[in-house]
Amino acid sequence: MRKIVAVHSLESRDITLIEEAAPGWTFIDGSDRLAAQEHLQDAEIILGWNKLVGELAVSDTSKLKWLQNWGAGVDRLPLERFRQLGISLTCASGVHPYPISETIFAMLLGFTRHLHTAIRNQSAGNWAHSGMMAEAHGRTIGILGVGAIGSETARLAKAFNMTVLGVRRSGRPEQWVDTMYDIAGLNEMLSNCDYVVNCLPYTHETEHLMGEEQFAAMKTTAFYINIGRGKTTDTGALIEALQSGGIAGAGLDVFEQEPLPPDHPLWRMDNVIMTPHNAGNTTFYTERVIEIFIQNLKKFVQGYAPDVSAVDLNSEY
Ligand code: OXD
Repeated sequence: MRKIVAVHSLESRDITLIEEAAPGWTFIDGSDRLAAQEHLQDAEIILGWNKLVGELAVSDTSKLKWLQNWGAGVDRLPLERFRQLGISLTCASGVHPYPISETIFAMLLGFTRHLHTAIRNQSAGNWAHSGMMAEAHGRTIGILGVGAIGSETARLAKAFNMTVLGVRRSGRPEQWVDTMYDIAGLNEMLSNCDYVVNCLPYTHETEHLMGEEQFAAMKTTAFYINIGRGKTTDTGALIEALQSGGIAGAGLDVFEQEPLPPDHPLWRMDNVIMTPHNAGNTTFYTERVIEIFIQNLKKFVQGYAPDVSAVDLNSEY
């Protein structure tokens, strides 16, 4: 019996789609830990990731051939083991461009039009103007990591007539990005931006890519938005830049430590807007993951590699 185990709970219409795409295979609902435990070792395909999958399905004796991750980031998965065991890995990249770019613009516009201050004043019942407000129109945005989310952000930025700069490993140009830099050009790009948006995955190359030197390169009036991964940013250097006026503010969805501890200084900073790593949250999430999974599943059952949103185990994203 060839098994597909999903460790997320699915609607019956999604299960039907899976069963239709893989005739002869057995679908197991592994959203319940006990049910999953019994089947993970001999599942060839797994949809989703959790600690139990790591313990039971990624081992020398398990049968796993392909894992479809529920999220876009794969930094919590043991990628070296996947490589050693020859397990294919696909992710949910493609699910997030709309919700995350909307969160990016919510933060960007919130800072520009002082909504963070207005909301604090509203809670305090305080009718107060908060000084002159800037405009996003015609300003410069720099995007670190121009993948699916970064490109959508660049496209939206053009509606505000912004100059769009980007940094990507290859330095390859991209539609909607006026100037693309490679990593060596990072500090130069940062010095030109009114808004810096970090969309980077966490890999051994991106760890603390944004540190003291990078915040020092930014304009004192610029805002930093991180919706990529917390560990790409040196939090100490970020806090120092925020407290010393080195940068104007930060919109943060991701943190080096999650959940953020209650005594963390970021909670109490007026020039910070935070969301609890939920920028990718959308009512369309499951539907979009299932769409990617079904396309891959149809290929896999015919003997082809699942290649939609495939993870390059060497690049780690
Ligand atoms: C993801 C995320 O990895 O939302 O999917 O952070």
